[in-house]
Amino acid sequence: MDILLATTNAGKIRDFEILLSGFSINWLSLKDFPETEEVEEDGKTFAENAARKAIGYARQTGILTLADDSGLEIDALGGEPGINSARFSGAHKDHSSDAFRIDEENIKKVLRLMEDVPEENRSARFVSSLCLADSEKPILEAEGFLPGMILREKRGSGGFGYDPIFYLPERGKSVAELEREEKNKISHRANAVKNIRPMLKEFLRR
Ligand code: ITT
Repeated sequence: MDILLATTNAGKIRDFEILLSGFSINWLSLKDFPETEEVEEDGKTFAENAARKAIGYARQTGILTLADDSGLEIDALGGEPGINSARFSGAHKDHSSDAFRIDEENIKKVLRLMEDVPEENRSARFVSSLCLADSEKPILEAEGFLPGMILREKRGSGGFGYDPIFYLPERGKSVAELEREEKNKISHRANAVKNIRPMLKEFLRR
């Protein structure tokens, strides 16, 4: 069966290469559909935005679509950047924009807002919401989380997005200091895939 993995984020694609191996699915990417237009993310939750993206791309391509909406929730900032994680600094993301520069601007904004926040109040979590949809409606949905702390400066050069400032106390490392395989055993996206895996296997048997 063909399923389109609909994301414009190269970091997510690299994570999914590891996470989605082992399914008997022919994964397609947006590179296979260069004429698609980016779907607007105007929902109020990660789950709503994942469903919008999955349905939006399924409608444009006629292919079953899996989408991920994800981000960082920081307790001291009342859950921000949350669903606005990709555009937190205000830099606009489009197909031609420099993702690395936008990640840098987003990190700078978080570090600035967290400057005076003491150690004990720096808790945060990554969230990943997955949705498999056809052109009409969501078919399968799942979520995954990764708890951690916000660092005072960047550490490590792996991963993408907010990984360099997201610290895992029990490992003594930022997510950007983890090996790619290690991140993909414990991440919010790995946990979301673990949750959707049995449903997807069942769906493929039908
Ligand atoms: P698509 O919508 O095309 O998938 P996007 O980058 O716009 O790409 P989101 O709207 O879901 O994706 O925004 C997710 C943002 O949250 C992303 O830009 C990262 O900054 C951050 N993020 C998500 N997963 C992350 C991870 O594993 N590590 C670090 N940051 C992550």
